[in-house]
Amino acid sequence: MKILHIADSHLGYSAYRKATPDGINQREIDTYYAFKQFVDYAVKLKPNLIIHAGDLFDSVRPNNRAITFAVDQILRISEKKIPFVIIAGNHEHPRLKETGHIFSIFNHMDNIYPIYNAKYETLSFNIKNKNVTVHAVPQCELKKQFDSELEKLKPDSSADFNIFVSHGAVSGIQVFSMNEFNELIIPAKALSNDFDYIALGHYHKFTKIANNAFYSGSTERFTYTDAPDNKGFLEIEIINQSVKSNFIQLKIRPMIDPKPIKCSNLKLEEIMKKIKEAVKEINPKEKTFRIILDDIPPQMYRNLDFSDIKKMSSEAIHYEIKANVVKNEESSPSKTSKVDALTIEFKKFIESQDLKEKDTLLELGIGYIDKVEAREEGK
Ligand SMILES: [Mn+2]
Repeated sequence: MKILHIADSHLGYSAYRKATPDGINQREIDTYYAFKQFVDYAVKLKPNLIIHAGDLFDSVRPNNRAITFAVDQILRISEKKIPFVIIAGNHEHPRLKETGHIFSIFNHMDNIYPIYNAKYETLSFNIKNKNVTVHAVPQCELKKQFDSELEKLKPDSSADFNIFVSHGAVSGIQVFSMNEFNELIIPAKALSNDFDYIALGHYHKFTKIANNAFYSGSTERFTYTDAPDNKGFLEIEIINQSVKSNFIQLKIRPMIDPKPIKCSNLKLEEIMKKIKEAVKEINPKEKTFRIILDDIPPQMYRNLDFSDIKKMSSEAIHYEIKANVVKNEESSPSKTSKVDALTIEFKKFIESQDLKEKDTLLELGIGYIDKVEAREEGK
């Protein structure tokens, strides 16, 4: 039996200022391009089953372009009569039920099985005269709700194949966390050997958790943590209870994050020279990149020739110069991860408050911080 396992496509994501000639955010288009490559592969291969393990969309209310794109692509799978199970992740799942769920657009599409009701559901398929049961636990509004749904998880002894799919941070020796306020924890004990395959979503780096359990990773690079990683999806073959996995790499835009430049004991000219060498090495055209300057005195940072760097990087999609300024010197605010820190501070503050609508406030507030961040990074 052949399965394609994909997750975290984040359709509708956008970042930075760079736009296409039609005025559409370039990074948004990039996420579509990655997902289309997957669908091209799927309709050609015609696997027995496709599983999307959550975060198809980047947000609860994706824009019309993202919705239209997703429908068009998923219809291509539907027309090929390939069963496609797709579960809700934390990014597209609304905090409030009355918001309504974007996945309802897939309700009446043949062969498409959206799972988004915040509860454990099973689906049974007859594939090549074998009974295949898919056990799906999607995103829930509350952590305890998710935990109690996971408790109910039970492989179907009458099925020939049992497949488990969920979206969250597996927690055991290591925690596969994305540090998102609404992420859910999947205890390692839920990953039973009684499942023939476990398709996980949420953690963006392709990872083998066990012989039968994988994170396929995201289909695009969204943060500099992703820079060194290949992105793609998994082609899984289950033969006689053993899992054969093949990672299929997608062709996506390079994101370059070279080793930081150590600036201690360097003169301004020497730092500039190192930056220029780094930019040249990166070859900025059509890429996103950042350069980190470690231990740079604040006054030296301010005197860097930014216009020169800008000129050299004019064909980049986006770039940033991050300075880790020397501490105990003249007090100048560090440029490092200011916005990340703000998100964490905001989260801590809201959580410490006695408020009824914490989740809504968090969602709104973090949304605004993200917007400002995107604007600042576009400078
Ligand atoms: Mn997620």
